[in-house]
Amino acid sequence: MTRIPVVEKILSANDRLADENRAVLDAAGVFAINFMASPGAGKTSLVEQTVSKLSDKLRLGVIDGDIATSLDAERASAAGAVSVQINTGGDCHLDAVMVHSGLAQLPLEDIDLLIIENVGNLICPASFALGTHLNILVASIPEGDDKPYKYPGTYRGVDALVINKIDLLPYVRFDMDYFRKGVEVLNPGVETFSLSCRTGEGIDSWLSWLQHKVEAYRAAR
Ligand SMILES: Nc1nc2c(ncn2[C@@H]2O[C@H](COP(=O)(O)OP(=O)(O)OP(=O)(O)O)[C@@H](O)[C@H]2O)c(=O)[nH]1
Ligand SMILES: [Mg+2]
Repeated sequence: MTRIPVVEKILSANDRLADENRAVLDAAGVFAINFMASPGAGKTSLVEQTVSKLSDKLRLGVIDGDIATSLDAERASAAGAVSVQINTGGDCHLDAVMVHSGLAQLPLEDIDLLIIENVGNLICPASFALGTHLNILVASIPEGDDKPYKYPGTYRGVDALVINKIDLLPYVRFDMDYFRKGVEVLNPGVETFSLSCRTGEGIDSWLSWLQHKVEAYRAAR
């Protein structure tokens, strides 16, 4: 009885700050996306691919969330993005407060597309809005085809799904039809991209979809 109202209060405070983050982003004309995934699914690899292939068309920024280290932000910088690392110090997700402080450290007027890499976790990040325009789930083949069934909350809420590491399909037991059926029940018709950050297969459709989203955002402003 006493715990539920407390959780609701924390989440509504987070939602309010997420709205503020969105206002900050929109004031600067920055389109922002949030990558959520299990540890090791390939979030940073997708950041690297996206940054290196879009940097001649868009100015890219990255906020990287991790429990510890600045390894991922260093990878994003090396790929060509201006980046900020946030260490959560143990928290299993980014929240709107952390992103607010990350935004304050970035030259937003010089960024077109901001990618926020959330902490590797399939549960907690889905409960904390950050103010991003899109939330994107990065699944990967070695995780197994049962993940939509076991982690419905994350699959249900996302705007797009990337299925990474398709180069491993010949080596891993993964029933794509079973996986997609699970996704379809939770998130009917969700935009889905099957790709490999290792071989580059499928990356182009992801990039052109994302670029189109940024262009549509700019055109609507
Ligand atoms: N075979 C294969 N390996 C990949 C692919 N994408 C990423 N990897 C590998 O998967 C491992 C994890 O990749 P990361 O990009 O660091 O994953 P992450 O989701 O950012 O990991 P955390 O931030 O630690 O949660 C690395 O060894 C990558 O080289 C892919 O498409 N195919
Ligand atoms: Mg990473």
